[in-house]
Amino acid sequence: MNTCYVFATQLIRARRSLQITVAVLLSGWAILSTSLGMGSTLTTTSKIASSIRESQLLTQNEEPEETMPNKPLEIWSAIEDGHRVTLSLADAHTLRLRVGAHGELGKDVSYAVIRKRWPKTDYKLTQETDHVRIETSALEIIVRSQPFALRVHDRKGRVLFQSGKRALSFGSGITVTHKLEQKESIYGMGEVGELFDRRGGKYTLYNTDDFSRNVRQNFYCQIPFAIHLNAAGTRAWGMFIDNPGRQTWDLGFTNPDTASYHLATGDLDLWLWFNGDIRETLRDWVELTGRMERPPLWGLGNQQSRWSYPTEKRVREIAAEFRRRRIPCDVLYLDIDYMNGYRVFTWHPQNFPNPEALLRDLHRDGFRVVTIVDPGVKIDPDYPVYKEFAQQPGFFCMDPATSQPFVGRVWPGETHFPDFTRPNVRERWGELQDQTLVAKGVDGIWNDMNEPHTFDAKEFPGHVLQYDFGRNRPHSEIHQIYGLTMAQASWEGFRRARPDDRPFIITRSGWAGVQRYALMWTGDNQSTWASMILDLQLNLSMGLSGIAFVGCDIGGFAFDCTPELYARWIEWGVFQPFCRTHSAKGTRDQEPWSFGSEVENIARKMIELRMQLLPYLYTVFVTAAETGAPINRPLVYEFPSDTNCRTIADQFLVGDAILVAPVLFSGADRRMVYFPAGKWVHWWTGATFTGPDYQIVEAPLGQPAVFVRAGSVIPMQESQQYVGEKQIHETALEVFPATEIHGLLVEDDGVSRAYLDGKERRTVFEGGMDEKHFRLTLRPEKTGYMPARKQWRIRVHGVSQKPQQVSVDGKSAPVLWHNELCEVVVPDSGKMTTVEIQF
Ligand code: MIG
Repeated sequence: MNTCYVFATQLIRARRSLQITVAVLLSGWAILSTSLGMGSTLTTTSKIASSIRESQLLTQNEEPEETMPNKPLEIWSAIEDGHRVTLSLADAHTLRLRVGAHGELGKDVSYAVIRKRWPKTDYKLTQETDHVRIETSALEIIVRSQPFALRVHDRKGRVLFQSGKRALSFGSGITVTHKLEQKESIYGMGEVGELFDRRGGKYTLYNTDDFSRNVRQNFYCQIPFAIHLNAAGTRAWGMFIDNPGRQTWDLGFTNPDTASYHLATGDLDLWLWFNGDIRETLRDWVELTGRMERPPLWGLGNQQSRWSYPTEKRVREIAAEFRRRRIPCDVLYLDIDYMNGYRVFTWHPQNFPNPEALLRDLHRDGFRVVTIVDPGVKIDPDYPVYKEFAQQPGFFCMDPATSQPFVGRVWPGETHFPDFTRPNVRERWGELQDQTLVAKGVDGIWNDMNEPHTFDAKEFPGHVLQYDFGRNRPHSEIHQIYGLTMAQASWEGFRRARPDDRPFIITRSGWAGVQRYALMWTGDNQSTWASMILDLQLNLSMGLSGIAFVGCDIGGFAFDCTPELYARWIEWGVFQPFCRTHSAKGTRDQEPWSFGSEVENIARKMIELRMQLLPYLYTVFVTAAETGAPINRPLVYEFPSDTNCRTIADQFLVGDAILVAPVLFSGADRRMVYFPAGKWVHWWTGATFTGPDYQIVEAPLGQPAVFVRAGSVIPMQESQQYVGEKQIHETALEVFPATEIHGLLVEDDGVSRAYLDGKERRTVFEGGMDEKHFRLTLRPEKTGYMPARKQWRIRVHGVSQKPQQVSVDGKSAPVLWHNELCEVVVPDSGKMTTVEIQF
């Protein structure tokens, strides 16, 4: 069947008029934007013309279609070696450069960019003799054509970006280059192994499932987004090349002061934004591609997986063992063997005969269950999912050589691959997910193999065709978005099935914007020390790529873990956003109790600590959802001006207050820790360290090097076997004093989306301490949600003098003082409260 025919039938089949409207609009918009491009001559553009365009854009703005956001204002256009080049202004500090691979620009669509509102941006465009000058309130942009060159200054004349004399070259694909400043660092790019500071490396961005776990290989989620940080660490800018084909990034590898980006296929669609520091750059990035949502609170709990718990009986045993041993656990995973012959959306009739009953019982014991779903649909005429999909033209990715759906071998044998770029495939996938899994009680979906991977070749064949907004393009040109669109299908399905709940989707492959739909884990790591080091760096790099909710398989996936490695891994693993132990078929058991009682005790203690830290951790998640800030923060994010921090990827902060420095080598019982400026309090001993400084810190098994930044308030609560086990009546505020003290606690119901309507409680902590006086104010900022808390327990650490007088809102109050700790209990009145201690 020819592909145009597939597209046409698709439109006819689409009974929902929305889809047709959108298709018409798409082509309308393409015409509109082309004519705008042609019309933009190099003469001074008047504000009147620009406001007319604005109003045309506003009409587009009203279209609700998610994949078709309004696009920013085009301000300049030219032809370069026969290729259309346009420059748009998204706002006063954000540019978009588009270059047509084949003459004119292709359709203006994106899988990544979902930002819809672009403020009206005033600008002045002046034609000079050999260039055009564009001024906004934030930038001065100099554009030259033939050859095309671009330079960006701030309003003080400092150069922010310069392309060099010839920015574009064409050959097989498009290459764009620019100059690198001296000592400029580069971060982000998703799941790319060393170098953590990407500068000096050459990288191919093309998602792959490569079991070898070479530190320099391609992993499952590579994102053409980067943060450039200047030498002083004071200024940063962001860039994104919105092209889901194969890209090669040379970041000062071939030529130390030049970066070049080669696109094998498709148009260049380069976003550049210059808006402050590393935080603002990342915030703008999630503004462009979408924020993660608040996950369900249980998603922060401890999770246990294995490939596979093969029978219902084994799953029940594992669940019982967690409860019997009093090791907190919130989530159990069912890997591929729960299915019937690996057919997606089925259950194994003998091994999982009654999933509803199993899930009901597990829920009663406080467990949530996440099932794996792979993309490959088994070719089997007796299998309803296959039959249905095969009957729908275009539901599977098409092999143009045979005009039949492409066949690839995966776990079920020969399979076809759904084309998730089609909205109706995503919709049907979501319905099946609901009917066979979610409606039976499954709480979350785990998307695997979605690079996509087949057993036949290292790469999914590039010539296979996908719908791709009606463009019917070869897979290789949109390879990067297979995992993203599968996660989207899962998320959309979940949202429709349970509109009031928060979806819990985990995906192995992804791309720019995947944070809107899913959390990510680092895939098939290994039970080796080297893999653990790599995983930590991957987590941190993902955090600097807009994907805050990440984690690696604790203990490692492939090979047999050792007791020491498991202990060292869980010691920092519990500080990851995603805290799950998982291991491969054929490896030894890898539950927290599988390595003897010493390791079991360490695991329990660390998991309990995570459960105690839940109020703090959740607040850090909320901040990530709102601002794109990583949850596990590399030191450079918090201390960008400290040059020592620029390449540190073997220690990290959780939020801004907790510093974790894992032991990453066998036999070590201490390690060197870098302390950035400030005072740092050792979690277990209370010893203080003053930065900036490198120090050797003792870290015997079971006592990992964890520190709190002085001046922080860490909200904590008692441990539970699972989130929601108990009504929590008391929140402890662990205060590590300094001249200034700050902290935040965000609470909501942890399951619904009511927080979007203000149903949350936000408490700000502020205070300070000097030799004579301690003060802490608890100030509720939002009070739309009432937690079960009755009282706060304020615990001030490091108090060596006896408290003389304690008052709460001016009235004298009792105090406990022991081991340099001052404890004051304060009822939670829901109103502002101030605690003062005189020494
Ligand atoms: O080819 O489902 O990364 O977590 O246990 C291996 C079996 C397929 C790879 C995933 C891993 C999972 C495994 N899967």
